[in-house]
Amino acid sequence: MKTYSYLHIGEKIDSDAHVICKYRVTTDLPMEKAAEALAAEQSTGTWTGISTLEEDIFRNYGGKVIEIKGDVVVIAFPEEDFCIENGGIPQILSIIAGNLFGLDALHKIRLEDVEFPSGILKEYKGPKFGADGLRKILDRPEKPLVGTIVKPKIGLSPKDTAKYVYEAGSGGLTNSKDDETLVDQKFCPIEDRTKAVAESLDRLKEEGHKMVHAVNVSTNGDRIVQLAEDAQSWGAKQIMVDVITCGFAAVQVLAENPKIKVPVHVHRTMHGAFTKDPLHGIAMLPITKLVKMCGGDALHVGTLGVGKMTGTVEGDHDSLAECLKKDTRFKTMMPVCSGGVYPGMIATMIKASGLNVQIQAGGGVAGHPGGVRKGAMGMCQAVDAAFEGIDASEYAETHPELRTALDKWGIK
Ligand code: CAP
Ligand code: MG
Repeated sequence: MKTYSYLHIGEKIDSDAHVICKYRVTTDLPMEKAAEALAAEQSTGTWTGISTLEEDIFRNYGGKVIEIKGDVVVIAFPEEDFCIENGGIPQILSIIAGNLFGLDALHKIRLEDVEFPSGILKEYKGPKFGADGLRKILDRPEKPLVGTIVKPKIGLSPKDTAKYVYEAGSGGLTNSKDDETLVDQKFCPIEDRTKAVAESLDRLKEEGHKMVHAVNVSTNGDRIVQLAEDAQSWGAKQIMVDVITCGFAAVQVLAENPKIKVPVHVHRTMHGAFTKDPLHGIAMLPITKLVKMCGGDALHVGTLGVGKMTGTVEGDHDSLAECLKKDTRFKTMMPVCSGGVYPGMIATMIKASGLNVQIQAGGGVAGHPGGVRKGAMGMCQAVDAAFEGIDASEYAETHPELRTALDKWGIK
């Protein structure tokens, strides 16, 4: 039985005919052996030599280890290994992020990055609205978008949700959204909630303020498109989907459906299960690339090290930069900074993120001692101060809502 080597280090490969993945590997094996095991398992091999592996199968479809630097291994998978129409992102993930995580010989392994050839990218449409589209809808060309997540996450009635949204908009917020755990519970049916919130948004519009609210339509695969269409017919101006729990295909099916004419806000609840360990799992960068291909218009990227969720300036920045990366193929996505955000950290966050972001605060709005409207005002004032380059404490001298927020939560 012929044995084959998956090592192709130093060889020239056509990068536009391969999917190129960067992995960080922790193993007791020599790195070359580990890399070969990885390339074999994810392409034409298994744990032993097999009589059915003909030379041409190996040559055409075998993964190639093209670089090893320290604990970082680069593998190029031939484009022919992938079937986009009847396979799509689920099949892509089964290769680039499949069995490899369970291989016993690799103690830890993390997919750090992936590059797709144009032949695969052209099968994807990318965002319909993207960052610029959202800004256009909201008529807010430059300043960061400022939003809230209706809190408490669950429990409010449709009427109280709508009241929260109205108060938040009256305080100046441009965005609000359902929380990830709210869909259609008995205490807050999605139809009643969406209709009530739409009335609040219409009222705000009549008063001269533009705002959108993302309705969470995360549900089973056989229901999601209908639920999104229904939400739209009930007045939703944006829909939200959890990409990790529903899957990339759910984002794609919503974004590519011509009947759905509103932007898709992409939440990432559960991502911490595989993004948190710096040596194991999947980094946000590949997730961001896939969400963009699938057509997400806005994606949570973290708070660049300042909020309540784990994250670093560097790691979150990779995802943020990818959202905003300009290329001729796809529109840019709006990066969403959320999770434990309050006014006193806005300046630090914006310094790291830049102005092209959507900043969101749930507790940082609803926890304001003056209530939701003043909480929203405090957030907007913090963003205005950062936008104008004025220190938050100085701005607070003439903006009492910001003053109260700084007194309660401090400056970070
Ligand atoms: C924020 C949030 C978001 C997190 C998710 C929450 O609320 O609604 O789901 O931002 O994190 O429930 O925690 P607060 P990430 O503003 O009250 O913290 O964006 O990192 O995925
Ligand atoms: Mg949430």
